[in-house]
Formats: sequence, C-alpha cells, structure tokens
Amino acid sequence: IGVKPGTGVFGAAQAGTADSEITVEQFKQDYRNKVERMYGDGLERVSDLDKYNALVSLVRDYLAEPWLNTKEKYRRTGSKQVYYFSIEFLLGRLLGSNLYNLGLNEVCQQALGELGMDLRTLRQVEEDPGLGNGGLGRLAACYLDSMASLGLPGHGMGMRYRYGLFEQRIVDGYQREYADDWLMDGFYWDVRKPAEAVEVRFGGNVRIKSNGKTQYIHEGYETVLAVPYDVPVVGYRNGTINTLRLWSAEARLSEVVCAPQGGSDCQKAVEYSQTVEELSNILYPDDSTYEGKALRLKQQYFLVSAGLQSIIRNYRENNGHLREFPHKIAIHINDTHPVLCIPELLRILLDEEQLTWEEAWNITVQTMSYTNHTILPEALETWPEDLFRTVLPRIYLIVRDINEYYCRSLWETYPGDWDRISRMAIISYNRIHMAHLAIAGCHSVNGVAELHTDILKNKIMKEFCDFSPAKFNNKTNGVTQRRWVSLCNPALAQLITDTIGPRWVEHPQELAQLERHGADTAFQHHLLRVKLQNKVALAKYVKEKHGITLDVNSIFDSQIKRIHAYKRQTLNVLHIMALYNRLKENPLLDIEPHTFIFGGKAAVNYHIAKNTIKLINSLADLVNNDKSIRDKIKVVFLENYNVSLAELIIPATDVSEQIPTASYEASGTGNMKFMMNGAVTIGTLDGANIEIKQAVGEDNIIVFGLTAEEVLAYYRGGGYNPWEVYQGNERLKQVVDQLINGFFPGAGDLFRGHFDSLLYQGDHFFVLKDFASYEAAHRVLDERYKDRPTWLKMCSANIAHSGRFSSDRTFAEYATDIWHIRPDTLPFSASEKQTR
Ligand code: 73E
Repeated sequence: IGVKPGTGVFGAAQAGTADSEITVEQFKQDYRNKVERMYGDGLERVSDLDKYNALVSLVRDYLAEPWLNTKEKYRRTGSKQVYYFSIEFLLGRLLGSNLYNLGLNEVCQQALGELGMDLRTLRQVEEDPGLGNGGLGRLAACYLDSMASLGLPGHGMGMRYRYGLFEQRIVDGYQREYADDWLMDGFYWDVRKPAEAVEVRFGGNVRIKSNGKTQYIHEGYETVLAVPYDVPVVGYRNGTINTLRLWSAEARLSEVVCAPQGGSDCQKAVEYSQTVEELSNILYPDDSTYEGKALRLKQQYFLVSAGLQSIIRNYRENNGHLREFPHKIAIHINDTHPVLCIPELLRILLDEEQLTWEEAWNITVQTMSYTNHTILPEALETWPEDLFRTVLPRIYLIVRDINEYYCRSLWETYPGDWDRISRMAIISYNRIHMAHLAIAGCHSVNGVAELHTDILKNKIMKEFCDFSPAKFNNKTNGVTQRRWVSLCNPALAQLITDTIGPRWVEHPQELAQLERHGADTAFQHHLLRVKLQNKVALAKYVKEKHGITLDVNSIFDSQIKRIHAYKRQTLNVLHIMALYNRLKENPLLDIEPHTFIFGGKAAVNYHIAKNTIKLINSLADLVNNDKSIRDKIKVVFLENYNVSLAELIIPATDVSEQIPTASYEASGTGNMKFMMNGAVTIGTLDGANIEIKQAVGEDNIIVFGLTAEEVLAYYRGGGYNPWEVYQGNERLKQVVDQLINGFFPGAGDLFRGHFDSLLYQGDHFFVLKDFASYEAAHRVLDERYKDRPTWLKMCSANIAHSGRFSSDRTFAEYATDIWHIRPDTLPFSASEKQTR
C-alpha cells in the first residue's frame, strides 16, 4: 500500500516527484521520531492521548508545505478570495477527515497497525469540537470541505469558543447540561498567530469634528484584543489547503502595573481579563431565542471587526487601491449573525480610507452576500437601538446613515408610501432589523432550498423582493460526501467504488450510475451486508453506553436533530405510543420489529423541548421493559448527539424521519446525509425533502401530511380545530389522553404542557392534523420493507440520486452565481446545472 503517485499529501501539482509519496515505512519512522521528540519517551510508554497528539502533530508537519504553497499560489495568481463568515462551525473530528483528504488514510492505518496500534482508537481520542448548534454550523463545515476540495480560494472566519455547545447528559430521563471543556487537553490542529492579532473597540462615544470634511472620532472605548487561530482546511487529494480562522478574545494586560505581592491593581487586572475573555467563552447555546443580548451583540461585532481588519490588512499587502476590493474579495454572511460586516466595512472605508459615501457603499454591496436560513420569527434578529448605540456607537451612526440612504431609495420608488417604507426600514420602532440591513447591504440574498426561497420571495421578504428582485436567488443546501459517506461509512464507500469506480468521491453526480445496479441481486446482497455491519457497530455502542440490547434485524428508524416543536418529535412519539397500544391489544400483531432512535439537544431555556426529551425517555422505559410485546419495538434516546454520533447513527439507519410542519424547516441537511447512506425518508413536503422527492421519484420516498401551502392557508384562516380531529380518531384520542392519564407511571402532570398545546393551544404545529396520514405512511413503509428486494432497490435509488445534494454542487453554484469566481474549474458545468 502506498499513496497513489502524485495524489498524496502534496497533490497533483507535484505529481511524479519522489516527495509526493509517503510510504508506510517512512510514516512509521516519522511517527516514532515525533513521539520521542514530543514526549522524550518511547511509543510503548506514552498514553493514547499522547499518541493521538503526536499523530496530529505529524499530520500537521505533512500539510505545512502544501498549506504554504496554497497561500503562495493565491498571492501569486491574485485570485479572488472568498471569506465565509459564520458564528458557528461544527467541524466534527478532524484526524480522520484530514488523513482521508490528504490521501494518507491507508498508509497511516497500515503503519499504525504494524506498530501494534489502531487508527480508529486514536480517532476516538479526539474531542469533537462543538462550535455550533446544529444544521447551520455543520453546513458551514461542509462548505469548507467543498471549497478546498474544489480548489477554490475560500476560507472560514469564525469564533474560537472556549467552551463548545453544552454536553448533554440524561439523568432520570431529563436533559442536564454540562460545560463542554473541549480545549482541556489542547487542540493541536490550530496555530495561534499572536502577531496577527487586531484590536476591536467597544463602547465609548463618537465626537464629530468638522473642518471642511466631517470626521468621526471614536473615544473612551474599551479595547479587546482579537487573536487568530488558524485551522488548516484540507482539500481532497488536490494539494489545496485553505484556512479557517477562529478568533479568541484576550485582554492586553502588559500595561497594568502590579503592586508587590499582587495588590489591588493585579486583582483588577485579573478581573478585567476575565470580563474580556467572556466574549469568546461560550457559543450562544440556543437556536431559537435570544438572550444575553449585549454579550451576543459584542460577540458578533468582535468576529466581524477582527475578521475584516485581517482581510483588509492582507489585501493591502498584496493589492492596490480598495476600489478593486470587490474584484478580489467576496464576503459571505452566514445568516444574520455576521451582518455587522456591512457597517464595519463601511467604517473602514469611510473613516480609515477616507472614501466617499457613494464609493464606500458600492464597494460594500458588491463585496457582500447573505444567506437566510430560517423564517422562524424568533430567530430573525433585531437589536434594541439603545443597546446597539451603547455597545457600538460608531457602527450605530453608520447603520443610521445606511437606513437613511436605503429609505430614500425606497421613497424614490414608492413616494408617499410611509407604511411600506417603515415596514422595510432598517431601524423602526427603536429596533435595528438585521435581516433588513443584510438585504440592503448585499448584492445577493439566498434561501437554502427551493420552497424556502419561494417563501422568502413571496411572503417573508416579499416587499424587498419586489423592490430588488435580482438580488434574490436559491441555493439548495448540500453536504460533503467525503465525511458523510467515505469516512463515516467506509464499507458503503467501498461497495460504491467496486461497483462504479472511484470518481464519485469528486464527481458525486456519477453516483447516478448505481441506478442500474439497484435491482441486481449481488449488489443488493452486499448493500444489506453493509447495513447490517453498521447496525452491529451502532448496537455495540448502545449496549456499552446505555446497556440496551438492540435487535440488529429490526428496522432502525432515526430522528436525530435539535429538539424543537416544529421538528415534531412529539408526532413520532405519539405514533410509537399508538403502535405500542396495538401490540398490547394484540401481541401477535404482524409488524416488522422496529428500533426507534432519537438524539438531539434542547436549548437550555426551552422547557417544552426539554420535557419532550423526558417524554421520549419515559416511553423508552415503558416499551423496553414490557416483556409482553416481545421486543417488537425498542426506543432509545442517545445522549449528547453531536457530529461523531451522527457518523455512527446515519450509516446504520433504514428509515430517516424528516417530519417538520411544512414551511418551517428551511432545508434540513440530515435528510441528505441519510439519503446518501441509503436510508429511505419518511417526510413532509418541506424544505429539501421536496427536492429529494424530485430526485428519487415518489416510489422511493414516503411523504405524508399537509403541504406548506395548506399550512399557511390554515394560519390565514386562524388555525384549525384540533378537537375535531381528536374526537374523530379513536387511536389518536387514546394516545393523547395517555399523556396525562397515568399511562406513564409516576409522570403525573409532567406532560400536561404537551397535552395542552395539542388541544387547548390550537396545535400550532399540526401534530394531530398530520397524525393519521403519518400513521398511514408508516404502514406503507412497513409493507415496502417486508418486500426486501423492493426495499433494497429503494435504498439504492436514494444513494444513486444523492449526487445533487453534495455541497460540491452547492458551492459550485455559489461560486459562479454569487461570488463570480473561476467557473472553468468547477465540477458542475453550466449546462449540467440547467439539466439538474
Ligand atoms: O433547516 C435548517 C437548515 O438546513 C435550518 O433550520 C438551520 O440551518 C440549516 C442550514 O441551512 C438554521 N439554524 C438557524 N437558523 N436556521 C439558527 C438560527 C439562530 C441561531 C443558530 C442557528
């Protein structure tokens, strides 16, 4: 085994040169040396953590040269650089993916094997950096992988939170949150760059000085030092290494004089440093509501200001006048959290570069683009004007100017239409509307699936779209097939490669060739074996961690995602309760054995969602301990759902639950990961499920429930009457009553909140309304599963048609349509795009 010539660490650029290959012998020797140099001890005497750290350090050494070469190449060619600003990057573990993308996986595996070690064990030593809440952060990470793998000059700008999203433990069925101290043992992938630190200013006031030209002098502010940590982003076997720059807040204490033996000044200095560092301490642990507002606002500005200052510093070193900026730099704003990029770039261009307002505004708009990820009203950010003015006085003045400028242009189109202008204004009723600022200040605004974009264009942002229709466009999300198939499901990846060759890893649209193998008995047999093997692996984990024995011959049916009312974990629960009731009535009922798998975190203050976790666990206790149903169904809630756990669950899953109330899930990306791994979706016609249905055809997905149009029509009519549905369906009535009638031993009134929301609060998410259709869909699913050849054909069709949900495709679209870069190098040509 060796690295394929010319494709190992250093990529095709150095094809044929001797140093582009690292042999197993070389690797072993390098690794031994590394351990000895790092720990002053032999491989036999160091811990797994030490072994892991040494391995990361060695991989870092290997990628140093291509990293440097990539930077030099970008400087030399002057190619346009994309910066993807995101408050979240949910990277997942990096050792496996970096080895894989470097083309070193096999070499490393064999080398470690010969040294009596196991790569898998070392991969599990790595902390999973939880620098994100869910889909939005993971999407950002998939995009980094695709940008580097497409060889595009695209980099990430994010926060280096001291603590990741909380660690979830289940105690007595309830969620408990613990600090995620992911940096405790160090993080060896990043490089601290203190020389590139910048200052970010908060508070104080702005003095206006006017001698011919108005100048804004920001005074009395507090300074926070932003220190960058660079993480290499490795492209798939192409020699490209881009950079994810994560910012950390630090205090500059060197100016503080300490009294002997640490007097009060020292004490103050320590306290001060703690408040400053609070800025990058935690990821905002929620994706639904907004609290800790001042801190959150400061975090956002911190990221934006530090990121932009470093981009401009770099730009100045390599380029001429800032007028050329939009031709050399594209800045992408991932949801509204980094929208302050707009006023911050204006501040730099106006105050530091002395450009005119018109010039500065044009440069800003041409540079910036924005993605909206949700229409949930509670997630559409607005800031109280007072708070904003106090925390960011200069930025506040700029936002006021933008507001005036924007409202003036609205007035030109809609003279006298005050109502419309106040609805569209950036500042109205003493609040600053971040989405409005984004739309005004960006040349492109995109949604993340066709339905979502349609809703933005025709409903949520209709007036903005009427005003500037050319800005609005759709970019359906995607996920990277490298992490979500090759790495997490190597047995499937091997089967695909054996069947259609290896090109699909870089050209995922070629997965379509699997279509003609779907009915092939030998292929089906292999597919079944792969799934079984993955189920065995998951069952082993569940046994070790939760003490529950899973039947690997049962249908693995998974709903893994944040716990949220609109995602309707409750609908899933009610259906399982109904199934359980049927089994109790008739223990001989002929159903396929089922394992229902749940995973997901609930926001710390989201009480009903936290209670849903307790509800799932109560159901699991009841069902798993009831001998009379003879293990026909099992329910498990897997603690602390994160990227690593998803990598274990997804390959083992038969049925992918994608059941939000239609219109609420902007896209979803878990749905795509399941599909790529051959699971069949049971889902509503929401978000990207619609496009999955288009891709696989209606025979290969089970859809149910109200459509978005129907849901929105009900809302327009004031909702619906859940009592009618409840009274009219015996089985449904029974399970709803069971929430409060003692069915769950000892639960008392614990689930009354759920009961009330379904019956007394109008069932806002149409759980009861969709129940019958969901139950019917499950029956269809069972029927299909019984006919195993048909089922396996459905699974293969899902894999075969998953190519368009690759983030490579999405990114190629962003690159051509939004950032206007290098279409010649993109894997999906313009004509292919049209036919998709
Ligand atoms: O549908 C998903 C989408 O697939 C959407 O809910 C999620 O983004 C995914 C990627 O596009 C999302 N997260 C947030 N908004 N939409 C969000 C909002 C506030 C804080 C953190 C995350």
